[in-house]
Amino acid sequence: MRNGQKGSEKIGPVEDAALVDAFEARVAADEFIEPKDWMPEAYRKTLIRQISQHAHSEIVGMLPEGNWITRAPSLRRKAVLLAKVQDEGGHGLYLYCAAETLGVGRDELIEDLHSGKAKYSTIFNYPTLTWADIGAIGWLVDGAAIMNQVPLQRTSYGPYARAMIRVCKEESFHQRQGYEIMMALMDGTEAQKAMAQDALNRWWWPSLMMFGPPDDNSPNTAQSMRWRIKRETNDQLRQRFVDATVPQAEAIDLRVPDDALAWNEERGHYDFGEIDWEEFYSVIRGEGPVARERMQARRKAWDEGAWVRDAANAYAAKAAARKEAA
Ligand code: BYC
Repeated sequence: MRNGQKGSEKIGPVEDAALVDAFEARVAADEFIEPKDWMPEAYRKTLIRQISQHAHSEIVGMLPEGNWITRAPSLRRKAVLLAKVQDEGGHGLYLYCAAETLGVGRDELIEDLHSGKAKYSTIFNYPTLTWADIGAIGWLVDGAAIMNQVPLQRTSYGPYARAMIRVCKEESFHQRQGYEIMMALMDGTEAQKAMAQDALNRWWWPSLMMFGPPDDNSPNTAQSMRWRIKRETNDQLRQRFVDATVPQAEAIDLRVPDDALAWNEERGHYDFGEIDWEEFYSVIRGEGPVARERMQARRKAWDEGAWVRDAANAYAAKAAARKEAA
């Protein structure tokens, strides 16, 4: 017997060495781990942490855009935005279900979100001030989400990987609808162009922060890469996002707000400026510009939805009693 955890992970339960070895061999062979398979406790905990934070991000992420549904500038824009925000709710549901396969209850996860114990993406703690913010979120935030989630389609836990396949298809539509809003604005009046540029100025740096801390300051990356939960590091994905997004900005005459941004011929990548990590950590601590409003809105939705949960439970109990009586 030996401790099944490695690297920087905390000391956990003593696990059977043969089981640990067999598990690691399966992961190394790129096999999916399924809910009923044996897994080290620390692997299970890491997955619950990441998948539930991902789920929370999806549902908190409905709020900044939901704020603009009633103010979308046309019926078409309203219908598209409504569908997009509903998609995000669906992503949250698939992800909570995937987390539940690891033996944790949804109520417990939601409780952790509401109490501030569980994290959700920093990006959703910034306000949506103008219609152009809806374009910037689709283009940049969903664009960053795709960069991060495409590799997660090959994450080692089966239910998470499968959830990501559908999520990525939808995110790719979201990214395009956002970019199309930006294109329309950049084809418009001077005021519309200025609105689009202002949105890019405010959303660019927070979007780069979405990928998480730099690799040399990311406590979870090494172990998650070994377990193939993460398939690429935070910095690798951030670089790929910059490389893909800068030409998109240039194509519609938007200026990325970074004086240090320059193509590096030797590296074959864009060099970019220093991210304000102080801001990132302060948002993680719950000090983001609209952090308080976001949690208030989530708690209110939870409280006001209690009757729906009660009705669903009562119906399930009745159906079970009928089945038993039959
Ligand atoms: N915000 O060791 P690290 C969407 C935390 S929603 C907040 O690198 P890890 C959308 C991190 O959790 C997309 N916290 O961690 C929805 C860790 O704290 P704990 C959301 C962050 O897990 C609606 C600590 O910092 N996507 O697309 O290896 C509308 C150290 O970090 C953040 C996902 O959730 C952050 N940005 O890597 C529109 C993707 N970054 O837990 C769009 C799935 C880091 O140790 N998640 N932290 O207390 C992942 O891929 C990884 O969890 C991360 C972080 C890359 C985010």
